[in-house]
Amino acid sequence: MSSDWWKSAVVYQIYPRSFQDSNGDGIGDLNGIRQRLDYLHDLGVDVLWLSPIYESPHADNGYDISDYQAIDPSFGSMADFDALLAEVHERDMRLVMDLVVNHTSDEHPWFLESQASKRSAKRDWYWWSPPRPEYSLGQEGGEPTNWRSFFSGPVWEPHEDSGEYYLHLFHKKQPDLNWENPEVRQAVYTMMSWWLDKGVDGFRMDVINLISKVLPLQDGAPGAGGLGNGFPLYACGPRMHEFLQEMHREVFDGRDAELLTVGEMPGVTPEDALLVTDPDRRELDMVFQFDHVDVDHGPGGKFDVQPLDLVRLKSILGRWQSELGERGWNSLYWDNHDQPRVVSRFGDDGEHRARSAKALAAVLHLMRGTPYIYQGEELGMTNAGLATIDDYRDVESLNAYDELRAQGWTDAKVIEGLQAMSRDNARTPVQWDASPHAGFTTGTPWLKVTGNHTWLNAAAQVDDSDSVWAFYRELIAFRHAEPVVAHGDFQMLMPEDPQVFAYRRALDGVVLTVVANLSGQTAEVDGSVGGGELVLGNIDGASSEGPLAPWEVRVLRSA
Ligand code: ISL
Ligand code: CA
Repeated sequence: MSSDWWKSAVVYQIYPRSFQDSNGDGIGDLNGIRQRLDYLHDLGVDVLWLSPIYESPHADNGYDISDYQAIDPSFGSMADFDALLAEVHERDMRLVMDLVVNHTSDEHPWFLESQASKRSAKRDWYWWSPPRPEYSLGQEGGEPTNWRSFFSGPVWEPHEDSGEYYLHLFHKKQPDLNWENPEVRQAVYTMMSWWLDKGVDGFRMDVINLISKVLPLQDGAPGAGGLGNGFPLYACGPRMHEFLQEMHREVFDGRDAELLTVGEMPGVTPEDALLVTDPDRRELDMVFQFDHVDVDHGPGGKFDVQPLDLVRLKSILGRWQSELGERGWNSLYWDNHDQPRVVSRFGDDGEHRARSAKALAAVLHLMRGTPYIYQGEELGMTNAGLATIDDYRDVESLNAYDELRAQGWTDAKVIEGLQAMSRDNARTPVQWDASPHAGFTTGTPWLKVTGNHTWLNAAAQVDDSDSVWAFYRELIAFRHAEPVVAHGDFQMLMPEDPQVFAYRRALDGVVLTVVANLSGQTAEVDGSVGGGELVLGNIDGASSEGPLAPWEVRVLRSA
């Protein structure tokens, strides 16, 4: 196996809670995943990434872990996990775990010990700090820094028993670990090695660029709602590369060729991503950057949604292609469990749903990098359309609702923002068939099934050669068969065109041209695009030249 096998691989993300329920409690589980492995194998994906399945109080759906070495009972048992892993391997697929080590749950034994007293041996495993001078604990303005949490409100939670605040960049039930403490790092590395010894094939590392904070902790520039912007003070901090290199030495050395490692890095720049993914530096295989999914966030934040500026989207993705270039490596994604559904967001989830889903898929999968498919994306699943705040479950959405209402937004305006951007859009149950709960559960699903499951579902697509599912399968097979997809160079075409996304890939005399109309109107193609044999498309009997129909994509090959 060559050491960069993951360049030719396609990863499929499973959000276990919403994938398949096997016991009727309304929550997806490991045995449910086992029931669907043949579906995934037929699709052709190489790697499965599981969102967290560890023991958790579920304040943030498992991104708050209370035991890294136990399976949460709502998902099953360790025996179920071992069976799943074996069955994934039997099908020649690999399994990548989510690694959430910027923070733990406040119910993790490490935190329980840390909070017990100021003299606790694990006090320094988290970030504790007294109130600002002249302030008392819990008094407004007494927080040690002015940072705003990702989930609204301050990042500091007063802890009455020990008279200090603790830091949580996310929910107050997700206290940040103190990576400055070498014992913390060793404990994390030991846990990671334990999973690798069990046979898992790598890690997707949650917000791994937030582990090194600028010291001493200090105020950020003033921002929204009276709170400050701490981001530049904790993202890609001074010791991030050092910590990642240490992790590589301690955990991956000697076995990294078989593994896939991907770091989730909000706000990362191409310069930093190149340092992380340069193989000689021995950090990570690839990162998730956020520039292209922040493209429609307005001045009022992510729920202040702006129309898509395609020229800008292309310039962002083109910049990542050229800056990571031949030395680093990109991961490619539209969707995950934190993002709205791409067909609703950048496509057309009405008249041209299937065609636009295919066009977006082709544009993504044929760039240089490793593509990620988020569950249901291969069906062209749409946003949820949840209409009242009672329908929402995600803590970010619920907190944002309160915060924005307090800032004077109307209910209708907040709901409009949530309908476009809430993380719950991606978290509705996978639509397996037309039955009342879409084949997801026989019980009551933890989050509503989207109404269009009666016709938009896997059962209707897997045997239909014209379906979105069939198109994803073709794209995956194409990557496996054509080295130019994984290894070719990249050149953007028609960068200023507001409708067309076009680029060229080339390797050893083989040229692949991808040209897509990402609009609902006919589009002209200019002379820079050139010709070739039409090897993939989304319109029956289409021509390889001439104007593009709405949402048409053509993949042309010449040699
Ligand atoms: O979805 C977001 C809020 O708008 C993102 O900023 C998200 O919080 C960020 O990408 C980090 O995400 C990861 O860590 C979070 C968890 O809630 C997300 O589900 C996870 O993907 C905290 O662990
Ligand atoms: Ca279940």
